[in-house]
Amino acid sequence: MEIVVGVLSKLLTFTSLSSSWNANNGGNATLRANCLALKSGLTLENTTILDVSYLPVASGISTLGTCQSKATHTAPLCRVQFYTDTSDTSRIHAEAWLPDEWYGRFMGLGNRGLGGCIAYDELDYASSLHFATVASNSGHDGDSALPFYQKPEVLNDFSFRAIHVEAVVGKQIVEAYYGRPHTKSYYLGCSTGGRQGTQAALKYPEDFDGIIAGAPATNFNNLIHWVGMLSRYLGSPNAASSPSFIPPESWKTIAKEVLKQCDYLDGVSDGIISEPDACDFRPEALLCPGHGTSANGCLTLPQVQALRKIYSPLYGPDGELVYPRFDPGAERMPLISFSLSGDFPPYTEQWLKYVVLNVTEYDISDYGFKHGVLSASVNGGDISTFDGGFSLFRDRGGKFLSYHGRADPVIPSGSSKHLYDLISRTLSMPNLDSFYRLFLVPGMDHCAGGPGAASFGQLPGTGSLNSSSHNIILAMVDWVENGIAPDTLTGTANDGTTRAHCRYPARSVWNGNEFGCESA
Ligand SMILES: *[C@@H]1O[C@H](CO)[C@@H](O)[C@H](O)[C@H]1NC(C)=O
Ligand SMILES: *[C@@H]1O[C@H](CO)[C@@H](O)[C@H](O)[C@H]1NC(C)=O
Ligand SMILES: *[C@@H]1O[C@H](CO)[C@@H](O)[C@H](O)[C@H]1NC(C)=O
Ligand SMILES: [Ca+2]
Repeated sequence: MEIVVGVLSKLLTFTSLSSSWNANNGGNATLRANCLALKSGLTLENTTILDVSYLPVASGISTLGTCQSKATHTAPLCRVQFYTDTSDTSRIHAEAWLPDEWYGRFMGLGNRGLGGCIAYDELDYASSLHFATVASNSGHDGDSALPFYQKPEVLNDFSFRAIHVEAVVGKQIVEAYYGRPHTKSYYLGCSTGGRQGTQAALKYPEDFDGIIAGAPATNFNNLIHWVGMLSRYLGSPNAASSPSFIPPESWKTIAKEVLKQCDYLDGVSDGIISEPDACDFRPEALLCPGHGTSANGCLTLPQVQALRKIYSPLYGPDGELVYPRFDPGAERMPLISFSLSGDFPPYTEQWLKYVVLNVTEYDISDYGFKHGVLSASVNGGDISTFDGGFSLFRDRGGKFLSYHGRADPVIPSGSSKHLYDLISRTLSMPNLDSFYRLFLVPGMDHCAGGPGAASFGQLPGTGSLNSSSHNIILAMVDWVENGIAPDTLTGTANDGTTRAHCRYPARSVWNGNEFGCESA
């Protein structure tokens, strides 16, 4: 695959960064001059500088692209907007936010869903933590797979290349601006961003010293197939008239029954199922008397049968695990509509049409097993990201921190265990503690939220900014720069209580007083 090696063909001369504050100009006069000089003075291969602005006080800013027209920044910074061509038929649109108060660290950011939107709130967050931060649109605008239709290079950007290019070009912009290279490089992303971070470790192990990958959408083809199958169990594409359809009110009843059967398994009835894999949920408990029509919250036989499938892993014809099951406890999360509304999921439909079948119209009413097999075999853009080949990343000293909510209705936490186990087997390491740590977070929704202790600095507005035990970014810095690996990760719940999350395969156990971690 091609590698973008941008070159600083024209180096600027910078004066010292420690120059005087100039109130008339607003901000630091030297930084302002150096920032504005990037507009015409910075020439990077395949890259067009669109605009450069020096922003000395927190403000609202306007943005390009179709996702959002406005954003805000908090830290005083130099903002660089640019395009980089990644092939003859693809380009990324990206921004570098370069804070006045820089601690020498670089950070690349990922995307969400089907990509296409620059993560402005995360640019703000990481630049406020003094990282020189770069984010891109992953090669297309908007949350849709249509841009991939007959555009394999655009798909490659989304799958793996955009993050590499933003790292390579971003680091050069950082050096040009500050007059010295970054010291360490980091990556932060969740969901699709978690998958992109995983691809970075697999395909470009030199790009980042520390990668934080939350709820990663790894095993992507199977994930997209699994969520399609869930909707079929519920009767899509005509779910509302299907006997197996489960309406939103019934999900509330089911959620209560799941808690009734499984909350206490961890020793505490607190509305959180610490170990959903220990929950052998029996939907039969909700079966209507005489299996009759649904009334008073009871369920019909077809509904109970659908639930059995939803709470079971998806296996292939040879008995291999295609995708883990829906986590019991995740059905009460707001994002349940993503996977269990009964509507055929738009991501799955778009992926099938535009990437797998290469058509613009397709009737999904026969969607089934064969489509999953085809999607996995096409593996467009090498999107799968289910590969244990982490040895290059490990051997160059890279550190990987992953986290996953155990009540995630979008991407089940079993997916992260599945990947961990694959890496462990591939590298013949019984645990990956030396370079890869996966923290499972009981009661957390997709990437954040939920009743659990779900705030640990993974996203803007999620908790402490000054403690490495309570902030996953600072924990990663401590690991990369001081060799101090996080033993546990402490999250804070909405009510202010905290809980130490355990790294897989250790288990979270109640000792009668509090939860602790017990080695597997
Ligand atoms: C710049 O783009 C061209 C055309 O896509 C590509 O062939 C070349 O490798 C790129 N240059 C670098 C340094 O990546
Ligand atoms: C769709 O296009 C991709 C990429 O060119 C190709 O790998 C795949 O086989 C095509 N799908 C079908 C069903 O032909
Ligand atoms: C972090 O900041 C908060 C409030 O600003 C403070 O109460 C707390 O003691 C600080 N913690 C550490 C570890 O410095
Ligand atoms: Ca519990």
